Amino acid sequence: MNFFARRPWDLPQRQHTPEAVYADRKLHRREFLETTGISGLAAGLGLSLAGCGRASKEEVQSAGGVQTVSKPDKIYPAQRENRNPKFEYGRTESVEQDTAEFTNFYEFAASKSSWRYVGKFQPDPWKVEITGLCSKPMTLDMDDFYQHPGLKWESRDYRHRCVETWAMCVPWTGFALRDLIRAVEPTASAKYVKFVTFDKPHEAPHMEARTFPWPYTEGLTLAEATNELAFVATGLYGHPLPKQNGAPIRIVLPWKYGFKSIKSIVRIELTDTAPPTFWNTINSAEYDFEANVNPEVPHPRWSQRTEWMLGSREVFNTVRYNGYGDWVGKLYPA
Ligand SMILES: Nc1nc2c(c(=O)[nH]1)N[C@H]1C(S)=C(S)[C@@H](COP(=O)(O)O)O[C@H]1N2
Ligand SMILES: [Mo]
Repeated sequence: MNFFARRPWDLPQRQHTPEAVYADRKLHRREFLETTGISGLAAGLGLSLAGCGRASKEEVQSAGGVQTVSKPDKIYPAQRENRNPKFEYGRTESVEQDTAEFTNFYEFAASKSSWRYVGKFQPDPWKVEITGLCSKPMTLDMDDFYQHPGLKWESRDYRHRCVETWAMCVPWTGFALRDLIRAVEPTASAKYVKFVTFDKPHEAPHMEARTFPWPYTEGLTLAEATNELAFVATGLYGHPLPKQNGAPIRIVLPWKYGFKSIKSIVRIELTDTAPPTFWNTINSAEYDFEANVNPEVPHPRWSQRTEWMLGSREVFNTVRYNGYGDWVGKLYPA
């Protein structure tokens, strides 16, 4: 199959709307079941799905599970009491398996089933370089992160909104990005923050499609990156991150479309100019640098007025800044 036919920026709107997905006969049967939720319905009716239905919980977990060399016992398993009470979903928490089975991670696959392709990925050991326009550049391995005196570990219940209109509510574990940036002491000329994902085509099969501008990169203004909401996560649902959700360490920016929340990072760089980013390089008309959630600005090929929750398929009206205007509205004067 020609994967180009499956790029999200090529898909007509009907493929982004779950109601219409079944009309596309090109979709693989399993993806059809996953995308429509029909497998859940069949399970509810007590039908057997052997051979054609959803993957079992064990299959998904063993594919994405991470065996860590370091044992951050103080942090995992993260307890509910560690959740920062400031952040509430205002909706039902998503089911863990739904978020493990359905996600975007282009290094592994152009479909939502990246968990099937993460087998060779080695997220341990891992190092992240924090560098650029700062007086104290540093390179940290995962133990260094867990032991760093300047980082306050907590869990946060955040809403997530993909530009493709799917959404979820999940608990991340990690620390505020601003505390990490503070630790490297940015110089006065630092204005932007660039993020870079690993570049290991032997471990991530879709990276062999060299037409994409790998490695995946993203960027923020320094003001955005030092906002309280910008988070660095190493865990999800109280456990270390599954591979397909960005093991071992990723960024989470709940007021922006999901593509800004870059996974499996190896470098954070302070710069004085806006860094080029993966999706913006591919199609600047459809994926802008700022990418704040906004129901008033349609994607060129579909409306952004509503969103649907993974699992339940419940539909909600999209809210500006994904409902986080009290935190970040001031960053964007009208
Ligand atoms: N490195 C990398 N990061 C990425 C992506 C990707 O393809 N590669 N996809 C993005 C998109 S489009 C979304 S919606 C979120 C989804 O990740 P999650 O479901 O684990 O939050 O990851 C983002 N981060
Ligand atoms: Mo996304």
